[in-house]
Amino acid sequence: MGLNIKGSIEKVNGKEMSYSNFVENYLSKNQPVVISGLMKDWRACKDWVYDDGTPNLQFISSNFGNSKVQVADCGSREFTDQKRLNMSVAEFIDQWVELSSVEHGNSLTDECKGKTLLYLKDWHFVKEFPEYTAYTTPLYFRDDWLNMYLDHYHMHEDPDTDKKRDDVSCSDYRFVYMGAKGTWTPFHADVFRSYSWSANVCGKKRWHFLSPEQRHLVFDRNMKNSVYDIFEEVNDTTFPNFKKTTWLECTQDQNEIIFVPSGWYHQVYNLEDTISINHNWFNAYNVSWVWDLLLKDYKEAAEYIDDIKDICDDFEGLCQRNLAANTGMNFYDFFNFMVRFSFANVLQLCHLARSSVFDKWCSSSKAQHLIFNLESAKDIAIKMKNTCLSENHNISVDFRSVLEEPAFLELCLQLEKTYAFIHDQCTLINDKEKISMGDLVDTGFCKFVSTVVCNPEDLVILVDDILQDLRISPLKKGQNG
Ligand SMILES: O=C(O)CCC(=O)C(=O)O
Repeated sequence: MGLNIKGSIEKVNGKEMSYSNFVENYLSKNQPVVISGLMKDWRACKDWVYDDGTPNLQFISSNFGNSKVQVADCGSREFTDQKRLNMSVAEFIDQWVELSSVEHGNSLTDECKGKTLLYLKDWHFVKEFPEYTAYTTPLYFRDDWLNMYLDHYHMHEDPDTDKKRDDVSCSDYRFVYMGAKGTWTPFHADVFRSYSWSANVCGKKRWHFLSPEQRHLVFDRNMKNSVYDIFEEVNDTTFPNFKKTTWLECTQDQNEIIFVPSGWYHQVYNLEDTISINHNWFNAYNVSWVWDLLLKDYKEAAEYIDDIKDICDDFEGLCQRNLAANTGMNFYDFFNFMVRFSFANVLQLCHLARSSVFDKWCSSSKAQHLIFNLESAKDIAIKMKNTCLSENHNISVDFRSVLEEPAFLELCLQLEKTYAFIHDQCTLINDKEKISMGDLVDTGFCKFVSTVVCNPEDLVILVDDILQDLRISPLKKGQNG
């Protein structure tokens, strides 16, 4: 049975769309879109691609070939994903070249026999090669709390393992994907229910999307497992509702970027040899999806070990450990993240209030953005309030101590730079213009700086106090002391 395709994805020219248009029409409505015109100056589009549009594998192998990566074997399923293999980029490219030369009439060497289509996924290219600027993140996708935070902090530290953490693989959500024609990604929704964007440096992809409203239709009767491959015969007994699904379909060409909204399930197929760059990210518009997923996964983790509840000394702790292992973070990681991110927004807002000469400073788009961020943090904290975070777990976050973390200063500076780029359209902030820690602390908001956030309720109070304070008497230059 074929899929019931009800439409395609809108395509727009990025040169004709402002940031606020993108937010209004796609980000806030959680709707997919394909955007062209944003990749013209990317180094990746020159170095990694021949003039005829095919990938310059030779360049990639000679410049980045030693990099160790995970490669998916598109022909083997392992649980809900494809089987992964470890190899170097050079080895991966050698196999790709060999298999494609077979397609072009050469005979298969012994070494290549029995090998299936391999797909290089989740290559943390930016983290590994920070000096080589392969691309710049388009304006629309800059408000990225996830990668901003992970550039300075780890999402989860496991106190139980001495194992040296793999700093590259858990470091960020910025990836390069590379695969021959026919490689594919099974049906899924993205990690943390984040947004993603995916840019085709070369090649073509076919996407099939299912909206989150239809999510229940692709699961089995227990709502545990979803369909793996939407093009294989889907068993009607296991997935009785699959036949009711309706789909959006899209072919993404070279130099087009697709925006994948939160919670949309999708399956992707490379119609040609393809290289793509993609990021996962979240911000004020979809951070509630992240919390909802964490809560759902937590309930599943707890249910899974429910039979040992009575004999377990620290059942709650075990649930949180399992949650972090399965989902990539637990309640405490997420709370820590939300508090630090809120502190950074508070400082930014205070700085803006102080440095603005206009009474109406808080109606500027930048101030509104920061206020919106804090309001969304408050909404999350309200949701978290209803979930008891264990009292045994020390989660107090002291604003003053956070101010002493070098990582926090870096996060604040990156936030400043990001919102300056989005709202003032200024690409470069030189060191003189950068906010210094002195500027940030010296804002007359010391009563907030002495805040200690111990639970979600404290975060709600902090946000309320700040917004009330700023709106009633915004500080102006020189007024604080
Ligand atoms: O390009 C692919 O194969 C998968 C990409 C994807 O799933 C995503 O960007 O969300």
